[in-house]
Amino acid sequence: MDLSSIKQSVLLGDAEATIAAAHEAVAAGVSPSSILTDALIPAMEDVGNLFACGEYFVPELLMAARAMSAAVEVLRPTLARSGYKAAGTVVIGTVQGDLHDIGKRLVAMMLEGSGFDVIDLGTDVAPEQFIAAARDNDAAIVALSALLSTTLPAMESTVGALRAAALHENLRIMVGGAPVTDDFARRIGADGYAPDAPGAAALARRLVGPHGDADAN
Ligand code: B12
Repeated sequence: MDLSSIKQSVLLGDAEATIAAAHEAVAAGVSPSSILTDALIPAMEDVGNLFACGEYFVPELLMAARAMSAAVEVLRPTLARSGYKAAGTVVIGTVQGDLHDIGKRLVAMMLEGSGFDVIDLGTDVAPEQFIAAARDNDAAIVALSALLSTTLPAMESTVGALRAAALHENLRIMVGGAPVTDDFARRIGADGYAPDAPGAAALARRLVGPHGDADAN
C-alpha cells in the first residue's frame, strides 16, 4: 500500500487526515512498525529538514508534530501487540523552578515520532524525580529542558545528581532550551545538546546508536 498520503498529511500538519490515513493503512493490513518507520519517521525527518532550511517555522513544526502524535495514538495498541521494539525510553522534563513546557513538549513529540517511548515528567521537575523515573523505566536517555537563565544551575545540579546516582553506564543525558548552549552542555557534563526539536530527535538516535556517542555535542 502507498503510504505517501500519511507522509503528506504529516507534512501538511493535518491531524485528521493523518488519523484517517493511518486507520486506512492498518485496515489494509500494513504493519504498524512499517507505518512508523516508512511513513511517520521519514515525514518528521522531512519536517526537520524544512525547519532547518527555514521553510518551516515553529507553528508548522507544532502542527506536524501533533499530526504525528495523533497517528502514534492510532498505532499504539497494535504496536504493543506486534512486539515493535522502541528505540529506547527517554525520560524528559523541564528542570526544577522552570514552568516552560511548549518546546519540551515539541521535543517529546518528535522523539516519539522517531520511535522512542517517552515519559514526560512535566515541568518543575526535581532531580530525584528524574532519577526515580530513569531507574524505574530503565531509561536510555534523560532529556532536560530549561528556558530561564536562572534555572541553568538546576540543570547542572540535575546532571550531577543523575551522574552521582550511577544508574547504568549507558545512560545518556541530553539538554536543551533557549539559554542552553553547546559549551554549557559540555561544561556541565551532558552527553549532548540540540538547538531544536528535530535536532533533539537526531541527537537521541545518535546517542543510542551503535557507538552510543558519549559526547555527541
Ligand atoms: C511562553 C512563555 C512563557 C509562558 C510558559 C507557558 C508554557 N506552558 O510553557 C509563561 C507565561 C508561563 C511564562 C512565564 C515566565 N517567563 Co516566559 N516565556 C515564554 C516565551 C514567550 C516563549 C517560550 C516558548 O514556548 N518558545 C517556543 C518553543 C517552541 O521554543 P523553546 O522553548 O526554545 O524550545 C525549543 C528549543 O529550545 C529546544 N528545546 C527545548 N527544550 C529542549 C530540551 C532538550 C533536551 C533539547 C535537546 C532541546 C530542547 O527545542 C524546542 C523546539 O524546537 C519566552 C520568550 C521567547 N520568545 O522565547 C519567554 C521567556 C522564556 N520567559 C521569560 C521569563 C523571564 C518568564 C518569567 C520569569 C516571567 C515572570 N516575570 O513571571 C516566568 C517564569 C515562570 C517559571 N517559573 O518558569 C524570559 C526568560 C529570560 C531568561 N533568559 O531567563 C523569556 C525569554 C522572555 C523574555 N524575553 O524575557 N513564560
